[in-house]
Amino acid sequence: RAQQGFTVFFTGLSGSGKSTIANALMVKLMEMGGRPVTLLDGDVVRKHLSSELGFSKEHRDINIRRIGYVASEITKNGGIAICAPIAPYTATRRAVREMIEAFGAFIEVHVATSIEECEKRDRKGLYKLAREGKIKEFTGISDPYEAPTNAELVVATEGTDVDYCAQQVILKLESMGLI
Ligand code: GGZ
Repeated sequence: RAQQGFTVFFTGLSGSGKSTIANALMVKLMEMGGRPVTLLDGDVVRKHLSSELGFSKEHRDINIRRIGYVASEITKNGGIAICAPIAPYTATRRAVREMIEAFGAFIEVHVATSIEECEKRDRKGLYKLAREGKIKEFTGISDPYEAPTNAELVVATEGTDVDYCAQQVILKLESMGLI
């Protein structure tokens, strides 16, 4: 019998490590073989699917709903979708969860790197620009991030490596009978 599809939905601040963990997870799932894996990363989606959108609440919500729709189609067809946007709003994440749970499993993973740590790392220099007011509505600095309280998994990146974080997701998926 074909296994049911599922979506792993990462949420967290800019620079929290979502993309890196999502990529490591994708590699692990692909190595297991047999099932197509689609990664819907935040910046890739913004380039190809949401290029006209900015960062107002309204535009972020449209962006997240588009990601949710694509992930729900993949899930419906028995595939694996991995999403990695910031997704700062609880209600929008819940709407996406409902969309996907109609067809398969939804695993929300909070990449819980603190704002202090993200700003300290500042890999792309965006936090500095946000502090200087050169980027408006920047999540965690001048725009909200509503941390999840109902995530299936919370991963801490401070003092742990990427591979360990991805492995925790794999273990969760195994315990849920999804892989
Ligand atoms: C947050 C922003 C902003 C603002 C540009 N706020 O670290 P990055 O660069 O590569 O990831 C961030 C990305 C966020 O896009 P998402 O589609 O994931 O956001 S949302 O889920 O809220 O729709 C960051 C960059 O875009 N970026 N301006 N103002 N992040």
